[in-house]
Amino acid sequence: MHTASQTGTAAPARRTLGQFIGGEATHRGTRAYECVYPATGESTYEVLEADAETTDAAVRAARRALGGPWAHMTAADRGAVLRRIAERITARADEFLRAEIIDTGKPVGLAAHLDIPRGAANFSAFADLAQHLSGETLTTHTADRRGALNYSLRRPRGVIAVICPWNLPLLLLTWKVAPALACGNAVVVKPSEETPATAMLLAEVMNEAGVPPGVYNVVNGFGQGSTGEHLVRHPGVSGVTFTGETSTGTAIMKGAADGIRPVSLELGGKNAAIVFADCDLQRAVAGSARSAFLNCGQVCLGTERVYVERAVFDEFVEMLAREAAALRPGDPFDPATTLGPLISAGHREKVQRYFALARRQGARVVTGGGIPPVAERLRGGYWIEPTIWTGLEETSDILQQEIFGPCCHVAPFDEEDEAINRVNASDYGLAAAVWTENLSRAHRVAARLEVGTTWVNSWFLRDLRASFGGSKRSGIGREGGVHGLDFYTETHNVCIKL
Ligand code: NAD
Ligand code: 6OD
Repeated sequence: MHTASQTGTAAPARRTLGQFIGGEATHRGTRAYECVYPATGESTYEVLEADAETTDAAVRAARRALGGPWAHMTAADRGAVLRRIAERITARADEFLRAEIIDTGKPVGLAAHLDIPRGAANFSAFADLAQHLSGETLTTHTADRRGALNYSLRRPRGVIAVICPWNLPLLLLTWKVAPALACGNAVVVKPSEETPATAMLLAEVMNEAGVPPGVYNVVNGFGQGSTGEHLVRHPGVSGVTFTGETSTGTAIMKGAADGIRPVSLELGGKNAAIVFADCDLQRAVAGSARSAFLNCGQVCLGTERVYVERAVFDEFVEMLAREAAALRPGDPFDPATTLGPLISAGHREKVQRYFALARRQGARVVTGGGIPPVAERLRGGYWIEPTIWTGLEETSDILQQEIFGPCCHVAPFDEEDEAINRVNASDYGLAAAVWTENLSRAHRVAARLEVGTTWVNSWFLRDLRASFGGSKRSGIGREGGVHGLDFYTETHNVCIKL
C-alpha cells in the first residue's frame, strides 16, 4: 500500500497543532511544547497545551452536541456515518501513515499493516455494533395476578473522555472513539502529549464524514496538573475511558470518583508465554519474537516473560536469539526496516535502567543489552537493541515490573502446573500466549490463566467482536463488540404494571 518513495524520508514542515472543538480547529491554548521525531531526536512541530478553560470549552461543545441530531439519530444512520469515517481514513491512509510515523518512529511496514488499517476497521466494526443496542424484556408476576412487563432501554452515557497513550496512537484512540460514537455519545479526546497528530487528522475526517460539530473534540496537553486531569475532573464528563499505565489509571479512577463517573481502564501488562515441548517450535519462536519485539516492544500485550519446557529450552533460546539478531533498525520510512526506536529519550533511559538492573541481578544476556549501530543521521534517535535474558529469579524486578521495551526473559519449566503458577504469579493479568499442539492441554491451561485474553498458537490475533481487557492491575472493564455497551450506554429499566 505504501512505499518509501510515496512517503519519502521525514522532513516535517514546521507547524502548530492546537485543539479541535465544536467542529473547528482552533489555536486556543496556553503553553506551547515541541514534539520530537523519535528516529532522529529532531523536533517536528509545536503543540499548544489546552488549559482548564480550553478543556471546558471542549466539554461544553460536546454537551451541546448531545442536544443535537447525533444522540437522536437512528442507529443505522449513525452506523452509516461510522462507515464513511472508515472510508475516509482509508482514502487518506498515506497522510495518517506519515503522521503516525513522524510521531512514533514506527516502521512503515508495521504502521501500514497494523495501525492505519485497524484505525479504519474499528469504525466499520462498531458501525455494525450500533444495530445491537438491544435490551432485556421480562414478564413479572404480581399479587393481583395481572403482572407487569419490564423492559430496558439504552441511552448514550453522555460526554465520554477518551485518554490515550503513545504506543499505538490511532489504533487505541479509534478503539474507544468508534464504540462511543456508535452508541450516540459525544467525545473529548486527549491523545498522548507525544503523539497528537493522528487524532487531529481524524478531526478533519470527522468533518468530511458528516459527524455533527461537537461530537468529536480533541484537547492536547499533558496528564497530571494539565489537560488530562482537567478533563477527568470536569463535571460535564459522564465517563472516562483510558488506556495507559496502571499508576495513571489509579489517578484517573480517583479523579472520576468525584461525581461518581464510571471508568473503563486498559492498563499495563507483564505478559507471559508458555512454550510446551509438543509445540510447532518454529512457529512458537516466530510468534514469541513478534510478541516481544513488535513496535520495539511497546505493546501492552507484549511478552516479557517466556516459560519454555526444559526439553526444548536451549534450542528455543538459540532460535529466538537468531530472530532478535535478524531485526533491522533503520529509517522508519524504508520498507526494509523492521525495528523502530523507542518513543523518547526518557523512555529509553527507563529501559536502559532495566537493562543495567538485569545485569546487576545476575542475568545472562543472550543477545542485545545495548544501543545498535544506525546511520549517522539517525544517531540522535532513541534506538535500543532487542534483548533476551535468562537466569533470573522469579522475584526479580525484571520478571515483576512492566519494562515496555524490546526485551524478554526466558526460563525453563518442568511441569504444566508449575508453568501456570509462574504465569499467574504476577500483579498484572492482561494477556498470555500458549504454544502447544495438544488440544486438551491448550483448553486446560487457558482456563486456568488469570488474564483477560489467552492466545493459543498465535499472538495479537484480534476479532473486534471479542471482549478485550485486563484482570488484576491490568484494568477494569471489557471493551470490544457488545462488551463495552454497559460502559458506553446507560441502561434504563421501564416497569409497566398491566
Ligand atoms: P501514561 O499512563 O503515562 O499516559 C497515557 C495518557 O494518560 C496520556 O495521554 C497522558 O497524558 C495521560 N495522563 C497521564 N497522567 C494523567 C492524569 N493524572 N490524569 C489524566 N490523564 C493523564 O501511559 P503511556 O506512557 O502513554 O503508555 C504506556 C503505558 O500504556 C504502558 O504501561 C502500557 O502497558 C499501557 N498500555 C496499555 C494498553 C492496554 O490495552 N491495556 C494499551 C496500550 C498501552
Ligand atoms: O487490539 C486492541 O483492540 C487493543 N486494545 C490493543 C492494545 C494494544 C496495546 O498496546
